[in-house]
Formats: sequence, structure tokens, C-alpha cells
Amino acid sequence: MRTRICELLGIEHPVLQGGMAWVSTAELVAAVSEGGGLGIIGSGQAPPEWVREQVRKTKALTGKPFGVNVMLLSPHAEDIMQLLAEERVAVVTTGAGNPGKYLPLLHGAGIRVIPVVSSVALAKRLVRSGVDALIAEGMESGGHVGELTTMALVPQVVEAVEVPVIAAGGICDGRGMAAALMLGAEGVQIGTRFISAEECTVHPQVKEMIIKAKDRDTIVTGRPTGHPVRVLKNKLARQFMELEDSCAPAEEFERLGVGRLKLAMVDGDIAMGSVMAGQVSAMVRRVQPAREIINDVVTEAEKIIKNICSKVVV
Ligand code: TUI
Repeated sequence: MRTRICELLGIEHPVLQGGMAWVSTAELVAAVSEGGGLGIIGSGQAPPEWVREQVRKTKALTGKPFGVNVMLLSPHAEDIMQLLAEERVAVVTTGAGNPGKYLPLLHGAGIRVIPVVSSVALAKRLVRSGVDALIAEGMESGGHVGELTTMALVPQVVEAVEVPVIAAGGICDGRGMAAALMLGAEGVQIGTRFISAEECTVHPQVKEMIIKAKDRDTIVTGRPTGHPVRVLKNKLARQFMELEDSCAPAEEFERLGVGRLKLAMVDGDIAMGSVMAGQVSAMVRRVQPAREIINDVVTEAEKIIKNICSKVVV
């Protein structure tokens, strides 16, 4: 299966692995790129030196293209953009904001820039600024979420822009990929299923929690702070909900949130850490090599598309 995304990024399958802080480090990223998709380092709030080390480590593990996600709320975003331009990584994706001011720097270094958007307005603005493609992410996803679902957002973004659109949020298998293509997307970004990839260095407790999760086990917390995040329900999530119920001031949310993502993803404290994962957690059934995940998703999507009329008489 080939789309404009394959040509643009020099990859075999139009499957991106979402950049996830404390989760998508060099090992997973290299495995996804070696498997024919696009691996993406999650830089989160990490300092520039850490990001440079991960970029160099990934380059040592694969000669294939890979990307880095820059979380625009990070205090290090500007310095990280500078170093990514120096390192000439193939692709930069961005989350949680508008990357417009970095476009001249990144394009000057020959980097493809693909922002995540959760609204049509930002999609249009960024396309006018010259971005290469867009990731339209619905609120089924893990981590920082917008308001719209993938089903509603993707076709609206596709209709509004000419650049290729990659669908994200709620996609973890061939059915999701086929559906995304039906909505007009030319590729998919998958996060949660890659957390449970064999090569992912996240704490094993996190993989197990995702594999055990059921359909209603995620929740969005932090809405009053303006930065809502989807997480798997645990003791910490309940404490956040209590703060919301008592209309606590924003500082209390911030105090409770400090260091929680690392606590879960690296230290394996799945009770008091923030286990950011999407609504598809329940559909992730086992740990698998990244290459196998990509092949399963693409093969299943191709099969569905070829047999699309088998259940429908038109
Ligand atoms: O960014 C993500 N997922 C994330 S970021 C993150 S770290 C974090 N921790 C606490 C609070 C906030 C973030 C964990 N997961 N996904 C991509 C994404 N971007 N989803 C939504 C957006 C987005 C939201 C607003 C993109 C642009 C945007 O623009 C606002 C504007 O400037 O118009």
C-alpha cells in the first residue's frame, strides 16, 4: 500500500509511530523505521542533550528515515528545534501547539514538518505557513487531547487542505487504518499499540496494564487546566478527578502532576504514575515486535479494502 506519505517521507508503509515522551526512545524508533514505518522519538519535556543522544543512538541503529516529536509546551522546545536542524533529522512532528515560527529553520535544514492538529482552523493556518503534511488527531488518543473525535475531525481536515493528512487517535489495527483511509487520510499514526511493542523500553508493568485494559478504562483528566490528558484509570486519576470535583485551583493540579509520566513509564508505578494511553488500549492484546505490528496492520487494512463489498450490497 503506497500513498503520498510514503513518497514524502521515504518509507515503505504509511504508518507512523506516535512520538511518546518517556516511551518512544531510540530502540523502538529504530525498530519501527527498520520495519518500514516511521519511528518517532518522543522528546516531551526532556533537555536538549538527551534528545541529541537519542537522535545519535537512533542513527547508529538504523539508516532509515525517522522523526522527532517536539512537545511545544516544553521549556526546551526552541533549543530542541535548533539541534534537530543541526542533526538534520528527516521529520519533525509537533504536539500541543502551533509550530509556525520554527518552519523556516526546519525547512532550511531540509526537514519535513508535520504538526499534530485537533482543529480545522489550525490545520488551515499551518498549511498556509507551508507545512508538508498534517496529523489530524482525535480525542480517542492517549495523552494531550483535543475536543473532536477522529471520525469527525479527519474528513473535515481532509476537506480543508491539499497536503496529505495522517489520521491519529483510536487506530491500532487494520480496521482502523482502512477506516482512516475511507475518511480521506493517506496514512495513520499509532501510539498505544507501539507502547506494547517488544522493542519498547517502557516499564513492563505499563505494557501489562494496557494489555489488561477494558473498553472504559481510560479517562480524560485535567480539563480545568486547559491541558486535558487521556490516561488509564488508576489511583492518581481518581485524585485528579477529586480535585476537579472540588474545583481546586490550577496550581494544585500542577503540583499533583509533576514527574508523573516518568513515574509510570520508566519506574513502573502504575498506581500513582500517569499512564497516558488511548481508548484502543482494550484492543491491544499482546506484546509483539514492531515489524510484526506494522505488517499485521497493513495486511489487515489491505484485505478489508479489497473485500469492502463482501458484507454490503450496493
Ligand atoms: O501532544 C500530544 N500528546 C501529548 S503532549 C503530552 S505532554 C503534556 N503533559 C501535560 C499537559 C499537556 C501536555 C502528552 N501527550 N498530541 C498531539 C496533540 N496536539 N493533541 C492535541 C494537540 C494540539 C492542541 C492544540 C495541537 C495544537 C494545538 O494548538 C493550539 C493553538 O495554538 O491553536
